[in-house]
Amino acid sequence: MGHLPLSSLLLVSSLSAAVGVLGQSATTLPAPGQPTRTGTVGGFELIGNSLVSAQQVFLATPDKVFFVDKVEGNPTQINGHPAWASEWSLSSNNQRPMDALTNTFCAGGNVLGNGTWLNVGGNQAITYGGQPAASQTGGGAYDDPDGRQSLLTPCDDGSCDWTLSPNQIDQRWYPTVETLEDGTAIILGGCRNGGYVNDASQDNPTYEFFPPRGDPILSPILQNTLPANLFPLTWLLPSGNLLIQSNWATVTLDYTANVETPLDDVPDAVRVYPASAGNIMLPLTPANNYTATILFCGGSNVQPKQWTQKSFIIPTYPASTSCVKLTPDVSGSYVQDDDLPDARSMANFIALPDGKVLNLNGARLGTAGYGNDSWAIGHSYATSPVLTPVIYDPAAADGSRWSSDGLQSSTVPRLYHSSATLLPDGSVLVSGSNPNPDYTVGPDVEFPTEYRTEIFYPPYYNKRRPQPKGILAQYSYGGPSFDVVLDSDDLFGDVQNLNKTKVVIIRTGFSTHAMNMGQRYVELAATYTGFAANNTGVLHVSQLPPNPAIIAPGPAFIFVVVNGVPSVGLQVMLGSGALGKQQKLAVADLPSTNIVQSSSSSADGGSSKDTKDSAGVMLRSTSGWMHAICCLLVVLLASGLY
Ligand SMILES: [Cu+2]
Repeated sequence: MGHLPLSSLLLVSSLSAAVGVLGQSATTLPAPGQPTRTGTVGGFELIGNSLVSAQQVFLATPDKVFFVDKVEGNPTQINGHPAWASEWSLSSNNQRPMDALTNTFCAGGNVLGNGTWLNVGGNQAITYGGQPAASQTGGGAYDDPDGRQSLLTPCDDGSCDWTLSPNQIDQRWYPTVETLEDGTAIILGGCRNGGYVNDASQDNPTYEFFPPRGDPILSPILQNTLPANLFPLTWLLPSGNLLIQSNWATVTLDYTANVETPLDDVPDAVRVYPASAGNIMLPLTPANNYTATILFCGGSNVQPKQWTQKSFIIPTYPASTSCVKLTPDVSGSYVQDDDLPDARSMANFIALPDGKVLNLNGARLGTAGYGNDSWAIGHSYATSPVLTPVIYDPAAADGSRWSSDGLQSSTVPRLYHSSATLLPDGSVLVSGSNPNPDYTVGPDVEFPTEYRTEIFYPPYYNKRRPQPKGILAQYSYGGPSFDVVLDSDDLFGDVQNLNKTKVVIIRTGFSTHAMNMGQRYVELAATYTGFAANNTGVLHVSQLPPNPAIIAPGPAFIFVVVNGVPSVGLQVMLGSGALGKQQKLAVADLPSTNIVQSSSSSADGGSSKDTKDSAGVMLRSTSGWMHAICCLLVVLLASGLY
């Protein structure tokens, strides 16, 4: 479809004006178009070689994915030393090296409520082969100051770079970062000097905030779960508590009162690094009343003493197939879920816009980590890569939630230090893997430093995408509803598809170490008015639920999904766009769902009686006259001009 004719632009203006009368003067975004690529549906496509290895990856603007590596001898140079960060433009497929300033080796990250990306923790300054550098303030082979404080305010024009935060945090290697209700971040756990697992001599069993709120606070769960307490799996829950899963233990943390409440131990397997299970909060929806359930799949059944025993020959140790889930605001007990088809350590879970969850990357044998051990595969502590993705459907019946139907295998092993992120067009970027202490490639290296970058195309990818009109640029917590217009093409020519339409907001998260920190999927409440005569419709959509613990403020992507086919996602701002307490507004009632059966006043010649009838139906809805006028304009817009 080409650009809109002038007449329809005028109608868009009329529509906006009508919406404005309803109290929605908020800015709307141009309708998304179609993906620029055609994909190999269910399969992978190599799109190029990254400049640095994708230990950490995140989508920060509609066009830019940012890569962060550890300090190592990547051939790409910046400012006279090897680069360990880069930017990838999705539209041009061009890349540029960036100067990450600090050693981001095994750092954590997340996005703040103002859109700034935080990268904290990581290693101290090093020189070749990962050996400690003489200076912690720069100079040497890599000119890499101690890594605790990089900030990126992303941009889409290629001009931005990493900066140093004025606020240095405590020394943390392998910390977890979660964004809170006010758009600030909590930073949890880690060790001071690194290693495969933690130990008491270097443990940092505390949490702190960014920006700082005082000294770090001791956390009993982190203190009591050595040695596998690195990268503690952490989610802000709708209750406002945090779920923390570390080694075999689980708690909820009230971080305002510093009180931890123990829940059951996780069954079957250790889920945190280095066992590195796939983990994700399942979609929060009106149907589940925005109740959070967290899914953990895979990992390794390793007892605390076993990690450091000489007899623990890591790459021979089978990963787990166990999947369990927990609904911590309701129950402290885990529930068994369908087993993974393949055992996996180091799998990434990616929330797809259609509400399903993609599981990819990882290995059947061994765990995360690497070292100079005689039994290591090169340096890798894992082998037997799992190359076939598998998709989990939370809505499917017990025993049938996993499927690889129609999915093809990748050709690239993705072991330790690989990552993945959803892209705006609903595909998934997959990159990284480097179970080596430094840049290591060559014909004899089984698991080299991996630059090959792929796109995975989910089953919906090549279908014609909905092009919804009326998507807002910014969302409040509660407040007035807004209308989204879908034409006949958007509804695949069937007004009944409105019944299978949803509006979802996804935070794609900061991907590293088999976690996507901050990844979240929230479906907005919605009703609709459909017009059977021309198979068009208007969605009446609520703002965010009036609780920023359901989804923290900051940038996210919005998708309109019709019968399992998502629109191209548009980047939007959740909340105020600034750090601080978010306003919670009263939630406006939505008009009743209704399909107008008669031909109404559309351009295909509905009678005046029909118009009156359909208007009458609309007038009985809660929004009254203005709503009717709005829908009328919408009908004109959707039916006559395409
Ligand atoms: Cu690491």
